[in-house]
Formats: sequence, structure tokens, C-alpha cells
Amino acid sequence: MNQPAHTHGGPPGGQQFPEPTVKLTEGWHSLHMYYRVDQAALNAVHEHHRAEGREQLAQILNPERDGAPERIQTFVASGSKADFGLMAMDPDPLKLDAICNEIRSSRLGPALIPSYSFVSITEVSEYVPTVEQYAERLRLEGTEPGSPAFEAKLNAYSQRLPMMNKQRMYPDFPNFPVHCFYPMNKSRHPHANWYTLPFSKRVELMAEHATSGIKFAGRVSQLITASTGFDDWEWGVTLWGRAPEHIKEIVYTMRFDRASAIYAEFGPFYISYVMAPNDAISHVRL
Ligand code: 76R
Repeated sequence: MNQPAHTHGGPPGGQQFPEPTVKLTEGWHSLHMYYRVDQAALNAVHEHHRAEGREQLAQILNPERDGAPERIQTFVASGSKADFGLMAMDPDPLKLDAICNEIRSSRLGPALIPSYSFVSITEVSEYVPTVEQYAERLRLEGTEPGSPAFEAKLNAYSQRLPMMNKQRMYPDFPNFPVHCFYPMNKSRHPHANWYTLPFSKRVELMAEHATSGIKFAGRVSQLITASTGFDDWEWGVTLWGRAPEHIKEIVYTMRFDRASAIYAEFGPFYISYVMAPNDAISHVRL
């Protein structure tokens, strides 16, 4: 009796659940959108509506505007899959969804055809070692517990970990001009089923993966967002490169990690160049 509304659906016995919400308890929603320009539809937009539409689009994509999502970045996409794209993150998924609706209902909307989208959320992977697991890893690698080297490495890791996890959950976008996106799965093939491997084996393979990835520090910045239950693939891989060749090199190199060589399946690759909204709008000749 007198059950408060927020216990709806809870088991008998009055167990308390948090208020239902579309926001994440921790982390951000993420949206990647790619658009193609329909030139015939663009030609049909009246000239002064077109100028107004450009302004509307620049404003929608402006990271500084009132009500902007926590993160938003615009890029121009190479090749025929898309003309331009955006990536946005926020605690509120409806704020991200609103961007698509604002673009569609703008003066240029009829000419901007979504050609690809990817919906995901941030996460700290279960394979990111805790400080205790990192100590164990050092020990297994032959660093003597209690030695100065051991203490220094462990200390550095425990200093770094909170910042690295913050960057995974609430990422800052790096100031790199090359943007690469692709979705991926870990395979469930009968002869290469990631999901039937014991956790200890997956940890070992992911540690090898991290060791090969870390060599690209300063040249490539990676963001892995999780999409199981949210989109058709299990993860979205976003890479930002200081220069384009690093993207090719990292994707090629990491294919030799056993975690990728044996278990990774990839979707389409999008390569784009980051631009301020107005520059992107001019570049694609809207
Ligand atoms: O610091 C750490 O120990 C974190 C280690 C780490 C994890 C847990 C890590 C490091 N990754 C992790 C998780 Mn990654 N990553 C990819 C791809 O193209 C391919 O072959 C695969 C796409 C790249 C390029 C890449 C880069 N990583 C993951 C996961 C989630 C797995 C899960 O949770 O089940 C995926 C799908 C994935 C895929 N990874 C790194 C990199 C790089 C460059 C690093 C080292 C740099 C860093 O730690 O910031």
C-alpha cells in the first residue's frame, strides 16, 4: 500500500529501485551520423532558404551553442559512402537524437540524406586492469614485488588509471585532423568463438592488444564505445590520427594481435577530416 511510483515493476517486498531514466548511471550516449547530399534536392531549395539553411546547420553543429551536447565534432567524409559526418556525446540520448531531427527539419533537410549511423555508449572495458590486477601482471612479467621498479610502475599506473577511465567514460576529443570510424564484433564462429573463451584467456589476449596499441600513443587516439543491444555491431571504433598514415598503420598492425587476427569482424570503414562546421558546409558546397 502507498507504494511510491518509482517502485513500479519491482518485486513484492518493497525493494527500492532508482527512478526510471533514459540517462546512463555513468558515462555518455554516443552518436555517429553520416550524411550524403542529394544535389537535385539541394538545387530545389530556394536561394535565400539555402543561405538560411546553411546558418541553421552551422548552428546545430556549433559546439558552443546553448543546449549543445557535451561533445560534438563535424568532419568531411572521403569517398562515396558519405559527404560529411558528425559525432556527438551526451548523458541524454534525446539530445543526440534531436540533432538528427533538427538537421532533417532545417531548410537544407530535404537535401541531407542520412547514409550511416552508429549508436553506442561509453564504457570501461572489463579488461582494463584494476591496480591489483596490474600488480599481478607486473609480477607475472618478472618485476619483483617491492622492488623500486615495481613500486614506480604500480604508482604511475594508480595515478594514471582514474584519468584514463574518465577519458573512456567522458572523453575529450583530441585535436587531431583525421577521423576514422568502423564498427566491430568479436566472432562467435564455432572455431573462433570469443564468447566461449575463459575470462583469463580473454584478459591475456586483450593485454597483448593493449601492448601493441600503446605504441601509437601520440599519433593515434582511440575511443571504443559499446553498442551491444544498441546497434548491429558490438563496438564502435573511433580513431583520431595526427596524420593519415598512422590510421593505416594502426589498423594494419593491430590485425596481427590475436584478439583481432582470430576474433575480430569489421564493418564498413569511414575516413574523414575534422573541420569547423562552416568550413565543412563550404567544403561540401551546401
Ligand atoms: O590501458 C589498458 O590496458 C586498456 C587496454 C585496452 C582495452 C581494454 C585497449 C587498448 N583496448 C581495449 C579494449 Mn583497444 N582497440 C580496438 C581497435 O582494428 C582492430 O584490430 C580493433 C579495433 C583498435 C584499433 C584499438 C586500439 N579495444 C578494446 C575493445 C573492447 C573489448 C571488450 O571490452 O570486450 C575493442 C573492441 C577494442 C578494439 N586499444 C588499446 C587500441 C589502442 C591504440 C590501445 C592502447 C592505447 C590505450 O590504452 O589508450
